[in-house]
Amino acid sequence: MNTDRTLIVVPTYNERDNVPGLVAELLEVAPGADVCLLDDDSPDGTAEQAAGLFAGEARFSVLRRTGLARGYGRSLLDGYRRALEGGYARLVQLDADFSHDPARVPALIEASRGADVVIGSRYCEGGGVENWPLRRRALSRFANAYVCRITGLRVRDTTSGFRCYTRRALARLLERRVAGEGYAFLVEAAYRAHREGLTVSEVPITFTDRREGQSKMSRKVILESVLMPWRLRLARGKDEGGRVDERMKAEG
Ligand SMILES: Nc1nc2c(ncn2[C@@H]2O[C@H](COP(=O)(O)OP(=O)(O)O)[C@@H](O)[C@H]2O)c(=O)[nH]1
Ligand SMILES: [Mg+2]
Repeated sequence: MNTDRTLIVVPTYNERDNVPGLVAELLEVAPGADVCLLDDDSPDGTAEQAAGLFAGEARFSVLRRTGLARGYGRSLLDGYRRALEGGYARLVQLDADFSHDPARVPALIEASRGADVVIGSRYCEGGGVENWPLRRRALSRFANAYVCRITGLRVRDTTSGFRCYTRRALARLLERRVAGEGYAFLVEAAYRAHREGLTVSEVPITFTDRREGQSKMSRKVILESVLMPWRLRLARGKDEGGRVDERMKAEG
């Protein structure tokens, strides 16, 4: 049993120039953690390269998603399953491109002792963004204000993909079948966690632009995240209806 162990998962798609350095750093900064790539059969050979480089490392593995629908959210859900099945106490997720500083992983793990969901946040006291083009900064700021306004969620950085979830939170998210992709997946997961009564806290991070390779942010991803807050808001009435019915059944 991995009673107090952490599984660090990194979704990857064409990240061969970032992964070797990132994995080495993660293994070093978090000695009590295992590292797992969630790779969507990257055409650039990200998975094969990493498997070769870290062949002798018992704390490293690759979950290869071949023949499945590719997706950031789908990959993470597979990672959550792996963490639960492996008996891990918690999971940390971060991007492969060094936008999320591996040196902050211990801070997220520490904070997870007091909260079910810990978000590495750019927009709380002490957090920030470096080297990101103005256009991406503005989009990110707008997206966060938009999500708060429509869903009522009081998290300052709902679109951050640098997070830590306790086992309990992972189990809830898997039961709830988070359906979104990309940023919408992140917003939906934060929202569902909050609605389920899980505690959400934020720790400051400094986000930097990707080191190597290219962003997979697309028009489709943006459109989905524009619609997601509305979907969550409109579904809320239904959720509450369901809950009341159950309570009435229990009482009657
Ligand atoms: N497994 C998997 N990972 C993905 C996919 N799309 C993006 N990623 C990874 O998700 C992380 C964030 O993607 P990125 O392209 O940096 O998006 P951006 O930060 O919004 O520009 C990176 O580690 C990507 O390699 C996908 O379809 N499948
Ligand atoms: Mg990125």
